[in-house]
Amino acid sequence: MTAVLNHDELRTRTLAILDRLGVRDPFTDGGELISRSPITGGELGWITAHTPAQVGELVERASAAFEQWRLVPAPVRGQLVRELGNLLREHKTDLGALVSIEAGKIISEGLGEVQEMIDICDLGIGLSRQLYGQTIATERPGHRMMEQWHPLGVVGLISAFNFPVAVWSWNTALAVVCGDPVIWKPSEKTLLTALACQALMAEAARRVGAPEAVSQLALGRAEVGQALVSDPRVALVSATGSVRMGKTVAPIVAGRLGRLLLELGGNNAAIVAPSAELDLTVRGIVFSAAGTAGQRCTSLRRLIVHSSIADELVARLKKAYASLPIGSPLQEGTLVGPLIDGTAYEGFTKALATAQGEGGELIVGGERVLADEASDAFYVQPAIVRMPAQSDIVKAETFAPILYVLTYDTFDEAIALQNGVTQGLSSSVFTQSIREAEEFLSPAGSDCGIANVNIGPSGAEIGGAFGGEKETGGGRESGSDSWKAYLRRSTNTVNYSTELPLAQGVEFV
Ligand code: UN1
Repeated sequence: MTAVLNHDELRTRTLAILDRLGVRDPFTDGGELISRSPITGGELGWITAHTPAQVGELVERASAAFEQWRLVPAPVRGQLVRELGNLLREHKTDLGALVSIEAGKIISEGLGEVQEMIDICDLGIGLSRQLYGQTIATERPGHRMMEQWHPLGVVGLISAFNFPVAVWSWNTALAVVCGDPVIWKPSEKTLLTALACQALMAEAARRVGAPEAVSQLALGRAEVGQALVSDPRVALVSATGSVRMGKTVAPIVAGRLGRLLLELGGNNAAIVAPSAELDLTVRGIVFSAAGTAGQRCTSLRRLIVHSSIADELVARLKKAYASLPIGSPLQEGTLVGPLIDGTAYEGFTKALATAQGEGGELIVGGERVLADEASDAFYVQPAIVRMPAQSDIVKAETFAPILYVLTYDTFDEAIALQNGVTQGLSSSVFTQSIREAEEFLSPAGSDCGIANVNIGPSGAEIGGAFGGEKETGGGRESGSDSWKAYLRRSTNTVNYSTELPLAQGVEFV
């Protein structure tokens, strides 16, 4: 276990980082929103929230910016993302450290998150020259049919604390290249990283002469989110967070027939077959389940192991878990940082108690650590619980480092367990059998948006489409053709003949 930094030192360091990132005086005495670091649990300062009426003004400004920005050629819009990427490269160390301070991620994961931002900027630059439609054969002589993809409008973005900057960049890099201004409501738990991203984006906009309102922040609690998603001028609502949040937001947007992109909870599993290469499997499992203190939406939560190797695998995992360095994420060598707050800790302990009530056997972990040193912070020993069946608690997403272990005898049974939950984000199989691997990836296999072989369910790179099915919400962000979510399709038929032939042979003279 590693020492936790003194809170005053942490606050001073935070202010210096913010200053270098271009955020001056972030704190006001009368602010409604509290900014804390999960490293110490201590308060960093108070920040002013927007009112719902002010959200209306932000939308007004974004709509005006849209009128202008949609007419700028896409490859020119791409220059904005190029500048943002350059600034991110320049400030990677500081922004990465701020992610660690505010979300509790270890240094390499904080930096990794900023790298993910840089990667999506690179993708956005390329895409800015590749927003293509198709030309489609028409049945009418002297005609041409084609489709164009046009800017959609204002994007309202809601993001969670656990990827406080990457999720913003996945959406923003593509939205602005597509011609859409973004209004971002970050999690109330990660306001400083949001202010920093906004400062960098404002600087990038200044450098390329883009309208200031291509990127704006809406800070506040649920009523601010509510004002943003209810506004009919917001063409697309892209929301990342819990299923509960999605179920609140979706009916509001659907009620006004707005467009939605949802990336909600996951309850990600790994199947471990008898042929699995166990050294690699153990490493994959520990990173996915205990890494980021179990607070990724792709974190591994369910292990479905063949009964012939379950005892050996569990014994190896127990050993690996027992030696995990837990502590300040700013300290080199730490692998597990804190939970975000006391509510998350409560969820962790309650889920463990429920699991034991449902017949689970606690194999390792579950204790709070470092409470003497940092009584307001919540560091825990990641837990493994062996379960007799896929009971209710296993089917729920608890946003904390708990790995439930289930066993199977036939591969069909393993797939049924993997698919037997309401969430459908990410999944994986560890096997050396081509037949099992392909079956897992087939239409009869994993029902998730992400299905991996011989790597865990977390840690996706940005080139692929990111998102999932069922209660995960069906949206796709970042790579592949996810860009289409930020555009509207226009189908065009052009008659270059002197006749007017009608489709389907209709005569009308
Ligand atoms: C999230 O937890 O909301 O695949 C996103 C991953 C990361 C993104 C996670 N690239 O784990």
